Amino acid sequence: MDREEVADEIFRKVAEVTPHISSGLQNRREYVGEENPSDEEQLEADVWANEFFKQEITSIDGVGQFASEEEQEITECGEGLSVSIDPLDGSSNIPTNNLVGTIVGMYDDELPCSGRNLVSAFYVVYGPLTTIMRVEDGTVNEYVVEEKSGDEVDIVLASEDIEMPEASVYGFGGNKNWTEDFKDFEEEISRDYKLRYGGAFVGDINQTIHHGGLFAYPYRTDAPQGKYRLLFEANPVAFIIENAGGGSTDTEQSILDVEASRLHQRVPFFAGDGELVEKVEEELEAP
Ligand code: FBP
Repeated sequence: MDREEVADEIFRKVAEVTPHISSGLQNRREYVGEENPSDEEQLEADVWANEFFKQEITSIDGVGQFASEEEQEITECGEGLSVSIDPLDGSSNIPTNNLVGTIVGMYDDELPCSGRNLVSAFYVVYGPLTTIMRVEDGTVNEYVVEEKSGDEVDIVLASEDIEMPEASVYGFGGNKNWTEDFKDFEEEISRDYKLRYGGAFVGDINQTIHHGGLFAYPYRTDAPQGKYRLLFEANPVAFIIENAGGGSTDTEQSILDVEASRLHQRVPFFAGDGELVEKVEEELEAP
């Protein structure tokens, strides 16, 4: 298979198991007393979802590397695309029954590498519907996963060639430790846009892409590089936003141009409306 066919196979395999992941969350809401490579407490669901996706993805011909936010090291599994995954983004939202998701990046180079090597990317949102936002041939399409009898699913194209509309919402994470310049920036933005912040990256960026606006998890006084992992969260989502007509930045450059030196490195993350991203680069400077 060529790399586009491998990317299609990865998308299909993940989509087919989403009903199993979604239904499996209900009995795995406890913390397991372990931490992931980013020193974050792991829910049983984090560990379980990671193992499930790992088995599915590493068995695909044309996948050369499997790297997970939940695992310290890369799994070498042949030749081909390098797959990054955040198996359960926003897992701290599970105990409160809020949105969670899965973020997948497919790189045409060995990890760690720049986001410019992304061949495709998608994120799943487990909500009232299970939806998948995906880059295909430079356009962004949204699918709904519909369960059928047995383990069968229909993957239904819901919106094609999505372009972000005029900005109307914003959402900024990490507010307990914002710097003074970022507090001033947020105060200015809050005057013109509606606040939408749900505590799960996939749910919040999904609002940004549908309603138009700006989403950020910025640098913090206690975390100069912010919270999001470049390879597992920031690159795949920035790739999707930029292919939907938006922009992304770490305050200096597109997220996709940030040099990747460590597998679990973090990056300050801003993405959404192109003019608002330019405003970030003009007014803010990461430490
Ligand atoms: P993980 O749950 O995959 O570690 O993701 C981190 C995350 O939950 C994001 O989904 C979300 O945007 C952010 O952390 C929320 O952070 P905070 O609790 O500091 O607002």
